[in-house]
Amino acid sequence: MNKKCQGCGAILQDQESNEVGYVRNLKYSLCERCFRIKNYSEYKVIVQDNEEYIKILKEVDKTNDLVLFVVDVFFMGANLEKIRTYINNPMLLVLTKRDVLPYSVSDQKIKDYMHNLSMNFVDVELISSYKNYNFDQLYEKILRYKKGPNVYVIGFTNAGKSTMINKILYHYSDNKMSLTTSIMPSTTLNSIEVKVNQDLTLIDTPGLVVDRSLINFVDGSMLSKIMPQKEIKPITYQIKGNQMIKISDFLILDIPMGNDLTIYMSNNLEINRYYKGLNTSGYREEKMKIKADRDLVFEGLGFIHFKEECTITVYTKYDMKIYTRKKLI
Ligand SMILES: Nc1nc2c(ncn2[C@@H]2O[C@H](COP(=O)(O)OP(=O)(O)O)[C@@H](O)[C@H]2O)c(=O)[nH]1
Ligand SMILES: [Mg+2]
Repeated sequence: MNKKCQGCGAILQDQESNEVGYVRNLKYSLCERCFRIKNYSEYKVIVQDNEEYIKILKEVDKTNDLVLFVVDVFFMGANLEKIRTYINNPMLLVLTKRDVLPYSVSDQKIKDYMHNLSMNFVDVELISSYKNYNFDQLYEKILRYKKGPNVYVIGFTNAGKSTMINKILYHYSDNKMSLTTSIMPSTTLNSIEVKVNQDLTLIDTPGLVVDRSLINFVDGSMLSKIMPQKEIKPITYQIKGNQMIKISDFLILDIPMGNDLTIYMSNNLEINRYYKGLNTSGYREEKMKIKADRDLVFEGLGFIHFKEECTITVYTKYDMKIYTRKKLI
């Protein structure tokens, strides 16, 4: 049988140094790319397409095993429901990166929000792998809802699936294996079986690439600014005159007078308000109508809550998906 890399799941090979799964010697269990990510944080971008992932999901659908649907609570994604078109398995929703949302927001509020999506979850758990938050509850729920020894871990890329599995191993297993994780999307390349114990095997998977997410367009140094590493401090502006808000180099918002808005984005981004017109050449322009008390979501960047109904002009540099939703917080 072909041996898989223990970090990313790629099939190991010693022939083509530029291809996925390359190792100098087949006796190693980590491919060269994983070795470099783990030891030098050197990332080699691999473009994954969703067709391969959908095949994996269809295989999961043939089983009746429990699925952990892992979702980044901050970068939730527009179409979570889409996953249900591929799999009907019993599904436990695991919201990760709780540490990023303001602590003042209650867990119950977030859980209720997700239950209202009517996606038929057996349960919802909110965790943080960084803070070791709620792992006992999560583990207890996995044991309670699993059908057999296999439990699949699915979701979008970068949701924190592999990091979560590493934490489960650390807390509840003697298995010393450690999956490769990184800030870049598509770190995990193939499904990998991770044996927690005799009765439980978690199967990590690469993840769906989020359509039109900012994270698909930027490099590693920008990604580390976009992806919050700790609790977000929301920024509230009262717009008194016609004002513009500029977010790093890729987003400008032109907002009419008399609005209150709160920005939920990484505090490592440069966010500034301007009272005069900014030069918007090189940006794409889009008018957006937002109803009162809703979020405007920028896929892969964050969201802005608007108190009043308004029409704003959004200038962007990338083909990032922008949409409104019921307010999260
Ligand atoms: N703030 C925060 N970041 C996390 C957490 N878990 C994972 N991450 C980060 O999210 C990124 C993607 O994680 P990874 O496990 O590779 O995601 P995967 O593609 O779903 O397997 C990495 O930069 C992780 O360090 C968490 O609990 N909190
Ligand atoms: Mg992964």
